[in-house]
Amino acid sequence: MADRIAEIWGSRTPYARDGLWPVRVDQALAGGLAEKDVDRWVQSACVLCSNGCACDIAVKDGAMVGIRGRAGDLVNHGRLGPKGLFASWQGVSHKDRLTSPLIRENGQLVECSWDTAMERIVGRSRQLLQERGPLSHGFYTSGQLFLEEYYALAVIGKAGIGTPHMDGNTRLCTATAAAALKETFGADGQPGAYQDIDHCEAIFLYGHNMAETQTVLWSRVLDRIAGPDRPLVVCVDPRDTEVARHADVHLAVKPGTNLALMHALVREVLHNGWEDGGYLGEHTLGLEDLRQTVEPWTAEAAAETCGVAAEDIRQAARIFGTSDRVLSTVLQGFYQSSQATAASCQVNNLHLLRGMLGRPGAGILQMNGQPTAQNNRECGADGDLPGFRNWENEDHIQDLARLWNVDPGIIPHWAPPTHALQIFRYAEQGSIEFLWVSATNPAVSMPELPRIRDILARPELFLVVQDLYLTETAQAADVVLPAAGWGEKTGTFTNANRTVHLSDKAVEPPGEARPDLEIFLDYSRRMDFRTREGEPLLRWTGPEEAFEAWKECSRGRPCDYTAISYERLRGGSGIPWPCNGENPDGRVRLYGDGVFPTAPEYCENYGHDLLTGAAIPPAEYQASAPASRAILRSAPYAPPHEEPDQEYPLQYTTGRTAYQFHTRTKTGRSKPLNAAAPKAWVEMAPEDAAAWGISEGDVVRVTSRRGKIEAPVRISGIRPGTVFAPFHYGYWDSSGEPGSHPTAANELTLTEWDPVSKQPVFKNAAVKVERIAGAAGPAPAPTTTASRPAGDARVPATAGGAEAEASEVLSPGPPPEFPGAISSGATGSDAATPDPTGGPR
Ligand SMILES: Nc1nc2c(c(=O)[nH]1)N[C@H]1C(S)=C(S)[C@@H](COP(=O)(O)OP(=O)(O)OC[C@H]3O[C@@H](n4cnc5c(=O)[nH]c(N)nc54)[C@H](O)[C@@H]3O)O[C@H]1N2
Ligand SMILES: Nc1nc2c(c(=O)[nH]1)N[C@H]1C(S)=C(S)[C@@H](COP(=O)(O)OP(=O)(O)OC[C@H]3O[C@@H](n4cnc5c(=O)[nH]c(N)nc54)[C@H](O)[C@@H]3O)O[C@H]1N2
Ligand code: SF4
Ligand SMILES: [Mo]
Repeated sequence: MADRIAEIWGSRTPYARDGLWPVRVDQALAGGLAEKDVDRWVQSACVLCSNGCACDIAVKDGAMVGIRGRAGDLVNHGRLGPKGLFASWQGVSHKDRLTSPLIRENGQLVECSWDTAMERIVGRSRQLLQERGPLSHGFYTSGQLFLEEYYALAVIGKAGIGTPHMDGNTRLCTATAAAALKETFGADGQPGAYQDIDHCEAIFLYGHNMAETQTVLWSRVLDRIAGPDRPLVVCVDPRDTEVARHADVHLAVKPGTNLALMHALVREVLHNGWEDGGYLGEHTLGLEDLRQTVEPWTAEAAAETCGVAAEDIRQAARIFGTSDRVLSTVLQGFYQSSQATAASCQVNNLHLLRGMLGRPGAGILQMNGQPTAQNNRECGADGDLPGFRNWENEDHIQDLARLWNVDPGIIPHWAPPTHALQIFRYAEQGSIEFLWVSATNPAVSMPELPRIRDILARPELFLVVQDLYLTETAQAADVVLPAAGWGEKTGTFTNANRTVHLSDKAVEPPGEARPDLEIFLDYSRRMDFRTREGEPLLRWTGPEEAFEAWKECSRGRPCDYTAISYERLRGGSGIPWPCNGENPDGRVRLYGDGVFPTAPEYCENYGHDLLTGAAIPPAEYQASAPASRAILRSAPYAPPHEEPDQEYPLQYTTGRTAYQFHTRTKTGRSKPLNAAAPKAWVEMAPEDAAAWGISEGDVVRVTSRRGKIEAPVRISGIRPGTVFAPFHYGYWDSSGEPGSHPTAANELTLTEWDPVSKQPVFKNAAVKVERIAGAAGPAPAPTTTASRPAGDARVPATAGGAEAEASEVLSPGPPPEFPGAISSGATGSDAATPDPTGGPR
């Protein structure tokens, strides 16, 4: 049995550059069960991060009892990480699940029938639409529902109600990924692919702790590192993460200074003549502006601002500038930090400068975090228009109006969609009086929690919460709707490299819980939303019909799904979009031809000034004649808004640990995972701990201008001057009132967002630290991850326990050919089949 709690990445299966990543099938079954006890295996994919590992769910006596990775899938080649192995099925099969709708009566939430709950919602909704109009309604959804569910919600919001106030927690998560892709390439859509790990000579991880947050993808990197021709690794992160420990260059930047570093890297490439002039001339716009913006940022200047060594910056630039195949991945250390879109666009720019795009090993992954964030961005339940359509383009509005058979006037397009923090602002001010929250827990995950709690508690706000559990947010609701979870409903979703998987229903949901799609369709029916012809607006009876409708919506757009079907997704591997007549088996990489979706009539937006967020007027965009070229956008560096001062002398940043997922509604209910990271902690550098008279395990109070938290200190390898807190620890399993023993990292964060993507800044604020009690032992932080004690050798964490047992089976032969391998039309190495020869073009 493998201890996959201590051994996060499992055993190594080394492979060489341009080789195929070997298959290793990971499996976990409930304690005491053997494979022969399993009644059936049901195809799915894991929903505990954006990696989207394909799996089969083990079912026995109508219950989920385990999981196994799918050997033949192009994403994971059989592997699963600790969350996939344990939290997936344990996280939804818990006695705490909501089993009945609840409504608030005399201040208390009481059980009621679905009819009663839905009539209460519909009654309020109709009344407000009549009295106040559509702007009284707000919807705040997720990155964790299925494609079909987002599309239903998007149609309800845009063609039923007509409100621009709809967003997802994707705003907190990958709004910057989408923004950076739109600014540079004209539309959302990942240029690179996971297969680029197999071919790259160097991999750059920008603010991405892949080792803990996409453990299976990191296993692929570790297997390359363990093989011949290992790739060089460059890590940009203020903490001593597992990624940093494997890095050839670790740039431990001061939080909030990413853009200064990126300017220096770009400048080094230009000054050393490492750019590809031919590619730039033919395929890009904006080189002169970029050159001017970065010119002041010598390696020395950036070293001073970012607090790193100039020689390390030069070394990183040299690796980028002299390698032929670099893969870059970007995540929250960039997206949730200052000047997020500008810094992330500089990563795109580096690749354009070198013409390193769309060929094996040369790729960009503007990463996603949540498993289905991509689908929300495609389907438009985040406020964007479905199919990456442009709200400023009247033809795109007409398209949708035709598709849905509604008056174009109802589709909100008179202003940009309302972003999440603005939706909460309107609820605070009272103009939004009806807020429907699905599959997200803002009472723990939003910035500046004291304020968010006040908004959710406003008596004037009618709050609907749709979840698996009675979360901190649900506790404030007027109506709680019990949803069916993963394994209890059918639908599709798309991971960070555009690969679509089907997740089939394996078991019945508990009690009266219902699939989210059914709930949205029921609302639409009861509200009697109609088309121009008077037909019901949504007539789908199940997920497959919703998927078929979505395919029509995606036709001809960059995220074209028209050649994918439930049928094709069953049995084999996931399929990457675009998948259509031209790419019948899907396409692994985009933009190998240097043709970008920037044409004014096709693009998803006209771009922004990255410093101020001001939108570029349509006429100005047209006049710039992008002609399907990519756009090199940048902005001058500006320091973070809240910097340490005398009163709040330390810099505060937040993030994740491998063992917990977000607000822990699933991982906190999986015994082996929760035991590995049971309670909150904060991390400090040895120098700072000494200066403040703090020892390992001492309890401190960390205070910002917004609030405070209290937790034991782990003295870790973090950058001096910086304090880190994991954001997982809310209040559902703690005694006392929320905030009475505050542990949620967001008690301290500030209400501020990137001007372009509107993604909140979770990664820098100013705080002070005081010791309030002595240690009762070491801090309850994992020792296998970034939170391990400073300078310590690796110590295995808590063992898994007998709750469930994990195993690994290595496949002796080469990885199987994936189904759908027969490529017709798709070009060479871009076809969605692992290429056994694999070499660069
Ligand atoms: N185990 C686990 N895995 C997850 C999740 C989870 O909750 N738990 N969530 C999933 C989701 S939704 C997401 S979005 C992803 C997030 O995945 P990541 O982005 O990898 O995770 P984070 O820990 O939020 O942040 C990454 C790193 O940013 C660094 N950082 C902080 N400030 C700065 C800065 O100013 N500059 C730079 N360069 N780096 C900085 C932090 O030290 C941290 O190591 O993970 C996904 N996977
Ligand atoms: N300080 C700080 N704050 C952060 C971050 C950070 O790095 N630092 N990261 C941000 C990021 S990237 C993210 S993604 C957010 C995540 O923040 P949240 O979205 O609030 O986190 P989750 O705990 O994943 O909440 C998802 C909810 O959906 C429920 N759920 C799961 N599956 C289903 C389903 O099928 N149907 C329904 N109806 N409900 C379901 C779960 O029980 C859970 O309550 O947090 C953000 N907040
Ligand atoms: S890497 Fe992500 S998708 Fe894969 S098993 Fe782990 S949590 Fe699930
Ligand atoms: Mo996220």
